[in-house]
This record gives sequence, C-alpha cells and structure tokens, in this order.
Amino acid sequence: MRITLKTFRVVFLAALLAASLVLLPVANPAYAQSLVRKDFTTLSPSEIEDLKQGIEVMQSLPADDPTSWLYQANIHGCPNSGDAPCLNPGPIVQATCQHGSFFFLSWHRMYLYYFEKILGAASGNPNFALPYWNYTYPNRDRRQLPAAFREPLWNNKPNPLYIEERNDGFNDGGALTCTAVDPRRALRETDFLTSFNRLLESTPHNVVHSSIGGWMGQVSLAARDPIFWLHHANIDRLWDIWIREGNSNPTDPDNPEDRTWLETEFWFYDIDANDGEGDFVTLTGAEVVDTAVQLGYLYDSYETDQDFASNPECGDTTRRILTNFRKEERNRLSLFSSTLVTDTLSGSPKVFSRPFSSKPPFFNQRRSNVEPKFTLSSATSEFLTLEGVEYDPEQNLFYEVYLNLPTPLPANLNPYYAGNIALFAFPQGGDYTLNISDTVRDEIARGELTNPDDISVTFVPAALQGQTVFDDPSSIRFKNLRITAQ
Ligand SMILES: [Cu+2]
Repeated sequence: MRITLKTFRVVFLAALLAASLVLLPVANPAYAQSLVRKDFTTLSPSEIEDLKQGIEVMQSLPADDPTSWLYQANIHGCPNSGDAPCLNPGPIVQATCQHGSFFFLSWHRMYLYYFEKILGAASGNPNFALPYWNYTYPNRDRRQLPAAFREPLWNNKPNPLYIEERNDGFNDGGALTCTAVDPRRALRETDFLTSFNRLLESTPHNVVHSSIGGWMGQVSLAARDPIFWLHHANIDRLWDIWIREGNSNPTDPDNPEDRTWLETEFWFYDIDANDGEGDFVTLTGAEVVDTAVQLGYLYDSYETDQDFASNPECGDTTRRILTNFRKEERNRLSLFSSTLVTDTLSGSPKVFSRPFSSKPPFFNQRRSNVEPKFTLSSATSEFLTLEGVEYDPEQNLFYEVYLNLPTPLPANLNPYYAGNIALFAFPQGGDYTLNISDTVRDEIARGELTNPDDISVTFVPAALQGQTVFDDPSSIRFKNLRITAQ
C-alpha cells in the first residue's frame, strides 16, 4: 500500500512506536510496506514495459491536466516562448524548481514523490516504483544511458524513453565521464546546508544535466526527458547514502536556517488527496527526511563503487584533449590584461596562469587576499571564482578544472583535478565559485606548489567519455577569474 497524506501521520506514529521497540529496520512495519526503487539495470522486461506504458499514458493527456507529462514537467520549469510555451499557468506549481539553494534536495524529493504516484497509477502496476539510473560507477557500461532509453522504437511506434535531442553520442551508447559521476567530493562533506547539498547539486547533478544536453541541459525542458526522473532518483539515493554514512539533515528548529529548511512549504499535485479525486497539497522539509517512514519508499541498494582510480579509462579522455591542445592550439589562446579577464570557454581547453611568463600565451592574473607566506591552514579555504558568468541556456558540455598541470602531462591527472564547472539553473551574471582548497593543500604537501603566484588554472571541456572534439559547443562567458584565500 502507498502512504497517502491522510494516512501519513498514523503511519509515522506507528513507526515511532515500532522504532522504540525494535532495532532492526526490517522489522519496522513502515519499512515492510515501502515501495522499493530499483537500479534500472535490474528491472525485469515487464517492469520496463510498465515504465514505458505509464509515460505513454501521461503523454497522451492534455497539458492542462495536472497528471499529464507536460504539466508535471512544467512544475520543474517551462519555456517562456517558442513552440512549447508554459501550458499550465497555474498560480502555484509552475516552474517552481529549487536550484542553487538549500532546498535543492528536499524540493526534488517531494517532486519525485508525487510524480511517482502519478506515473505508477498510469503504469497500471500497483507496485510500481520509480527506478534510478545508477551511473555512479567507474565501469563504463554503468555510465551509458540504459539501452531501453536509446532505442527509437518500441512495438513499432516511438519509444517514450527515447529523446532525439540529447547530445550526439549518448543515444549511440556513449558514456558519461568519470569526473561527471564521481560523488566522492560531495559525500565527504559533513554539513548539509553549507556544503553537502550544494556540492551534490554540482556533481553529479549539474554535470550530468549538461553532459546529456538537449532538453536535459535546460531547466525549462529538462523534466520532459524521461532520464531526468531516473537521474534525480539517483541524486535522491545519494542523499540517503550520505545520511547512512552518519551525517544528518538540518534538525534544529531554534536555528533560523534549519527552521527555514524544515518548515518552508512547497506545492505539488497529489492524486491521492481529496479522497482520491486529486488536489494541490504542500510538503515541508521536515516531512521528507525519512523516505520509508514518511514517504513509503526505499532504494534497493545504498552502495556506490567509488574506486575510480582502478579504471584506467577515467582521465584518459582529458589527457588526449590536453595533449592535442598543447601541440596544436597553444598559440591560438588570447592574451589578457592583468586586471580584467573577459573570456569565453567554448569547446576547447583554456589555461590561465600567473605570473605572465615568456611562454605565450599565458596570462598574468592579479590575485587578492593571499597570505604573505604560502601555507594553507585548515581554517583557510581557497576559492576560484568566475565573476559575471553568462552562458547559453542550452548547455551541452561542462568543464573540468585542473590546477598547476605540469608539462609534460603526468600519467595520472587526478592529483591536479579541482572540480567541475557545470551551469544548470545558474543565475545569469552571477559569480561561480569553486572551493579548490583540497587540491591546493595536496599540491603544497607534495612540494609542487611553493608560490601562491604560480597557480595556473586549466579548463578542459567534457561531455562524453572519449569525446575530444566539440562541434557545436555551448559557451560560458565571464568577466574575471579570481583566486582568493579566506
Ligand atoms: Cu536536475
């Protein structure tokens, strides 16, 4: 059975009672009735049929029906113009997705919860649960779009899982890069509001959106691609993995930020509300912290394979891009003034370094707030900021960021990797900041970084494993590049 809002408090109380008596979660009655969201690759053929069936039914409904595919997608975002404008200008749930805020994880959990009920009802399977795309693996086959999403036809008609607009390559079996899916940086953070939520939103979340591209690369259309929902189920699962590793969500109602996270209400459409008639309802963060007890679902696995170093393919694409670039493109880089950089990242690597050296075309970047003696204490953080970022709304690639890459290139680039720049739902004109402290600290410890003025930054475009040429690259423009210590 599903837990509806009506039964939720009863179930919650029952679970509290049970939890006080029983230590094993499997013995908890609330767990026993949970739906289990499965890894898509483990679904049976009939479960895949149910998924396709449900999507097809939702897609057949008119866009002003709150249970239709377009209405549900428009809750995330909808285009303001063009041939597919916002079709449901309802006052409450249009284009309300939360990104770049500490509601990112909780809002998307609520969104998936109500969507899963609608899709389940449309599928005809009373035990339907939303599957997840488990791409957080070093193995290439896990990083491919599942085969069922790549076949244009299903029973001699269009396959609802197939979206032609995706980046070239993914529908042909191309794979996400290891840097796109690696959740380790996010998972090792310990504070939900200030770091974990934000880092998980960046990688893998934003990076997977930008890599898949097409509809997935744009907030206004992303949820129209069925892989969106499986991608977000995996992000939701990673949140629970982090909890199971001993971390905790905001809990303190006396702390204003915690209270805002716990108590802010968001609107959705619940098919079970109003005695099954369906109605608009609200949920808060406090009501979605325990998926089994409060929402009635679990995941089939809470593990990730994080041994990315064991796959020699990880990092290989970046090496090939940089090797070609260093040989052939070196002289094509522009030279910038020392006080203001206005530059565009667009489909080829860029290196910025200081001080200006005799090796053209490197760039002399003023650096502020640097401590006179170059150490980075544990209390100090180093940030790389792209100021005044503007970008094509339809992103189809992201950038890996490396610090102080040596020449010639080392076999292993990982020690120089500082993170990703992926723009999805990022405010136009805003400052994009990356915490590079860990990489800087490691390079100091290895004796490779001895002078703060010697930092160089390399941006390497990426989308698909093995892709070294970017034919119609989306661009990112910024007004200045800064590195600061705080
Ligand atoms: Cu998303």
